[in-house]
Amino acid sequence: MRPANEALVVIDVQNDFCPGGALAVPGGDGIVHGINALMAEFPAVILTQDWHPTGHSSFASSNWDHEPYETIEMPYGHQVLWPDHCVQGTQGAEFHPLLRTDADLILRKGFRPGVDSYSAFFENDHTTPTGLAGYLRERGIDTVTLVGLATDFCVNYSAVDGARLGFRVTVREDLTRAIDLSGSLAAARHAWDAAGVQVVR
Ligand code: VGL
Ligand code: ZN
Repeated sequence: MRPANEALVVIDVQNDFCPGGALAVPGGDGIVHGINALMAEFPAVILTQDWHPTGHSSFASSNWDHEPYETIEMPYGHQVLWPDHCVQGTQGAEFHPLLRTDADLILRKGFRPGVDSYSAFFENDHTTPTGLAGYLRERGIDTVTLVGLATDFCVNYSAVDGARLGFRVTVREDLTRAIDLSGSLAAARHAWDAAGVQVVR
């Protein structure tokens, strides 16, 4: 068992990000068993759940004249437009059926209609906190290991924000899978280097 200052944060291992889902990440379901096994090593396990209202502003279908995977400008910066995914209460928003869900905390994000939330720590405006940093600090946790989906979006933003907030962050890249949209995976790896994120491949 790892020491009490460590947590495992499992990002968005949900049906819509797995093969057959609305925003399927190639091989997304291939990391579930490895993640379950890793959970047993950690004194604290946190799951995040992408949790959008119907008609969320990050959906291409909510933005007239735009197709999925185009980028638009929002008041808070660039935003990729996605197929409708992880809509609250739907099957697609549920965790993968084989994922262990006996976690300490399930943190939902992306529920504000006008702003997306890739990171487990901040919305995409980079200022509205999700509350995760406070939760970890109150439990005396300063070291986090990240796994889950997708490597280059929600795992990436969580890793960089966590490091920026002063947490020691490791990405177990072998237990993530990427969307890889126009160089986003390479960009993520550069961002991790710049932020001092440790990577295990
Ligand atoms: C994610 C795109 C949109 C992710 C969530 O979990 O990486 N990507 N919403
Ligand atoms: Zn989303």
